Amino acid sequence: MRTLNTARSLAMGGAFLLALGLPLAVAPQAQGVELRGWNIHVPDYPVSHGMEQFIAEVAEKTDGRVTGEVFHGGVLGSQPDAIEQLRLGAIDFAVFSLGPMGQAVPEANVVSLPFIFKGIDQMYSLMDGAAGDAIGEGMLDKGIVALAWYDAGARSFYNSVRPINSPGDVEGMKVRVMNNDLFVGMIESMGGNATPMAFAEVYQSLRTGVVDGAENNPPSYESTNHYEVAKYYSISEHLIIPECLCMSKISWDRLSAEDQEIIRVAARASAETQRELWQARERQSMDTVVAGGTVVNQIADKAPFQDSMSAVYDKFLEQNPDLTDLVNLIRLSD
Ligand code: BDP
Repeated sequence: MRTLNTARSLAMGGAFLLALGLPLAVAPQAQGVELRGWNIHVPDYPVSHGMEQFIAEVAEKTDGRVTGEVFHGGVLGSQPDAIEQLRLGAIDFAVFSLGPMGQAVPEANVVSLPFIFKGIDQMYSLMDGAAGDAIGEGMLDKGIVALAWYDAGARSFYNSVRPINSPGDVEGMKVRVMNNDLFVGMIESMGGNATPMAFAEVYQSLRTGVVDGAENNPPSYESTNHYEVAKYYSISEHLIIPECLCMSKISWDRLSAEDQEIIRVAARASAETQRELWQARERQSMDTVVAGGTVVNQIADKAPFQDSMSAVYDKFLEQNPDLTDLVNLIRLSD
């Protein structure tokens, strides 16, 4: 199969030699390496274009020593599974939301605290600086090399029942969340019932009433057609969760220092493209959903939502006292 890269087959051969008690002498990157990339999104999506640019630039700049293929649309599995696959080296690179990443990497959870960032620009500068470095270190400890941060805008609530204007409007609602206990706490603190669920299952669940609503940024709400089955989109912008273009440490360690540097540079360049595409796609997606019948409301007063999240913060800091500094680094910056 095309996806089984040379390095991986060498490693498997190595395991075989070891099993036979024979010496193992596999030179890193002896031949071309083909990387397998995981992506949850459809091919025409800012993340997908960023990943395609990344792997094309890597192939070009390494003169074909490192090539790869991106598997779009979540065909390689759900995000929580793919994070584990990447840590094991079965998937070489991916763009993950830091939302589900928090279950494996506690530092990543800091950006899943509701309303922690004041806006997208602040998120960019913190992620490209000290906060991103701290989260990247936490990821590295878990076998994930963070290469660059992608934008995923701000997430808002949508549902098939009514516009949301206050936390009380969420009461009794069944709301799908990404796989992370923090998001369960977030919905429960407003009196809703949270259902962690894979992204791919949300459309059917909304359609059949298994859940009443979910929350996401406009491009995901649009590209998944959720707007067809949940027509109230209420702009709460309660979560600004960046995404990570990252690589398996197992795959990374097989590459030469020169190719690792090429990969880092290509990753950052792809993030610049992705961030630009993101801004345009957000506007385009809002136009599409409104034309498709979505009823959009701007939540005038977000303070009651922010206030209702204090229990989420208290619990998080109680369970992760060592992350207090990182939380404060973000909360106290402008
Ligand atoms: C999208 C993210 C994607 C998540 C998805 C979700 O880009 O990584 O899997 O939300 O809600 O915005 O699961």
